Amino acid sequence: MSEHYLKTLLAMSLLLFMGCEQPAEGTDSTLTKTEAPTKPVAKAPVLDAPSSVDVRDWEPKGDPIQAVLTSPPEVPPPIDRDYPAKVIVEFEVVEKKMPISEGVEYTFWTFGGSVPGQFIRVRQGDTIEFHLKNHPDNKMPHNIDLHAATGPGGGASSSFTAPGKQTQFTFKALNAGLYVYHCATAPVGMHVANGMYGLILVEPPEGLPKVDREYYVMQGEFYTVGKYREEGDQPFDMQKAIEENATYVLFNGSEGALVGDNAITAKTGETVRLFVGNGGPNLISSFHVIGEIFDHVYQEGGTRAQTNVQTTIVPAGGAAITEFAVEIPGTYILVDHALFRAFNKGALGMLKVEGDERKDIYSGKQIDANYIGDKDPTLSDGVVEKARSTGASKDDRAAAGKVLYQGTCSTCHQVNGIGIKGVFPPLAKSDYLNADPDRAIQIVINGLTGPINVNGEPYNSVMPPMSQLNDDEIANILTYVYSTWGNKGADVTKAQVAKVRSTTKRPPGAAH
Ligand code: HEC
Ligand SMILES: [Cu+2]
Repeated sequence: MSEHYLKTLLAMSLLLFMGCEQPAEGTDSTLTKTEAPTKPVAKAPVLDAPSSVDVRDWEPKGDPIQAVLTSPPEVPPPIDRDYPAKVIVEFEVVEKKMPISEGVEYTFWTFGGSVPGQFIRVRQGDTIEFHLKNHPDNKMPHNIDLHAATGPGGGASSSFTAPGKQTQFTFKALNAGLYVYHCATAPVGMHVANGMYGLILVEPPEGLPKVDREYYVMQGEFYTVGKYREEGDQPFDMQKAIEENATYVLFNGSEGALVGDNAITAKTGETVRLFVGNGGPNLISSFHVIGEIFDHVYQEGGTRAQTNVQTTIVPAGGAAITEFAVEIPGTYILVDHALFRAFNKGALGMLKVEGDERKDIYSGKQIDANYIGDKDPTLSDGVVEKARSTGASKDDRAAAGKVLYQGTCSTCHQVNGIGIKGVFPPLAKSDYLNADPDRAIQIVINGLTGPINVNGEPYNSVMPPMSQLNDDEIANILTYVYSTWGNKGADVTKAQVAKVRSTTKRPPGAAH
């Protein structure tokens, strides 16, 4: 349990003790009675004390303020203002090609050039003057529906903007909470599937309790014509979207967005707040941080908090605020706990925590590299990219194959290829493997069942089909396997794998 949590509880009981009256700390002469209360003595916790203040009659004060907008994973600073203001938000829609995975490009439609779009932070009672610009190079009209706005379409009916045009509308933020915004131009699902969503935080007048780090993480899924990680330009696939058959499920719009050097960070002893959104368009997220427990979750982005949560549901078009203290150094993996999405569709991010060990709380090493496979930056280090470049040598491809082998095959055949006697046959010096590379390719694509004999030892088990692997990935893995552990050195090419794939019958369950 975090110190922050205890403080919050303390402040809460104080408030209860005082009969819920929030005494004002002096009076700001610029405010009249119907307007915002000045800062309460103690920062009122949002936790279980939902702000129910009626702000409909609040008038904006002072000069209009230009909103600070940030791209993920950054969040604008907390609002240090005790009066309602007019806040100007300038959004530009940009349609642009960006990597969705290593070597895979996708044409995203964005609010402000990033997926998710820029983070907006306002105060309950603020009046937001919203400007939407559609870049002249864009092909599509767009608009915006802010779930934080009360009014027809959440702004969508007032913000339809053709390429080369700009529009403006104004709304008052009546309710505190964390809200999704998204494009709502037909076909709406397609605009959202192309990345047109983001978060707007409406802080309660008293603000949120202070934490050390705040980050912006938003899930969304993508539907491409090619399969997962198939190289090149990948267009949107409408049929897959209708069938909710996502090719990628991602945090912050690309596989690399929150891993390796892009991981979010914290130090031991700090409190972390994640503003978590889900753009969908179709899937509900089971948001989880491996190795952490959320001290609080403001479920669905509302103002009432649940405590001690392992996994929280974030609906499509919804949000949640999660808070936790980090005690132990190491890498914490953010996942959609619908696990095939995490390990086979990309829904994986990292929080890297530095600081002193607390052996009394946790004794072990860091995460097992096998667990996150080729997503571990210390394993990958650009080798996958290198192997994909034209003119990549056999060694380059074997290096990429090694990364994939460790992430995919080593759980059973072991890191050193020796297998486990009687259970998993060896790949090291395997007579069965070395006898026929085409057969080995077929085994990886389709799996293998039934009795076999490897180096004089009988095996009768099941190897599942490795349907998630592309032709070049299989070629690289086998090139690695054949070039190590005393094997025969066959160079398995992508073309060879493609040939075997097209000429062998796929058993049920191995189809792709
Ligand atoms: C879930 C465990 C598992 C994983 C993961 C797995 N295998 Fe296997 N593999 C087996 C089993 C079990 C057999 C033997 C099946 C049988 O008895 O019919 C086997 C057999 C083989 C064989 C033929 C026998 C031999 O030893 O030469 C090859 C080649 C092979 N696997 C390669 C791979 C490669 C390459 C990968 C990674 C892409 C992989 N396997 C991933 C369990 C696995
Ligand atoms: Cu749009």
